Amino acid sequence: MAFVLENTVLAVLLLILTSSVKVSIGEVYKVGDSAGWTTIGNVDYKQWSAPKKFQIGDVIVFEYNPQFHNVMQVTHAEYRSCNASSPISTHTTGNDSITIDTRGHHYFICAVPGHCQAGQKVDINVLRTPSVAPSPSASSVPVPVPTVLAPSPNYAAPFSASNKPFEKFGWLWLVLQILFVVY
Ligand SMILES: [Cu+2]
Repeated sequence: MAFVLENTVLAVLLLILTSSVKVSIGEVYKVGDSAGWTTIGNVDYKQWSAPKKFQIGDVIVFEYNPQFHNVMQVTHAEYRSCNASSPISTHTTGNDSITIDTRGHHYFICAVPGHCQAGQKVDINVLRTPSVAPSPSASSVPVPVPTVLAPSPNYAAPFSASNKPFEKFGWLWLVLQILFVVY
């Protein structure tokens, strides 16, 4: 009985631990939002990209009419001078999804004459020092403790008398409490 209970407790612990490790799935960004990739309407792509916190794995979508536009990834110098003579990569489908897999700047321009000069250029900057996002699941971890200990008033009493040690020792405290209950 105790053995089964122990396994169950370990399984629950493992589940909690693994669920707190967040698998990051890339965001999808459509360049220019509803306007898309265009020269119409003077979309400010600098303003579009500036507030965004691009991460590795994000997908950048260029949506446009392929009869009038295209997408070329270029170097910083080529981005600045709107030079599309030797692009890093070329995209022409009108619905191009580009997955960002490196940090730093990714420069894209439209190579149709005059378009880049008119502002059809965008800089996707993946910060080299990504901000560590606070994990919301971490704060929810202590929640299961009272339910585990609740059926036994003998153990619940000293626990409720001092919540401080749990905060201090975190997981170690939780594991000790559970082991104490099991044996
Ligand atoms: Cu264009």
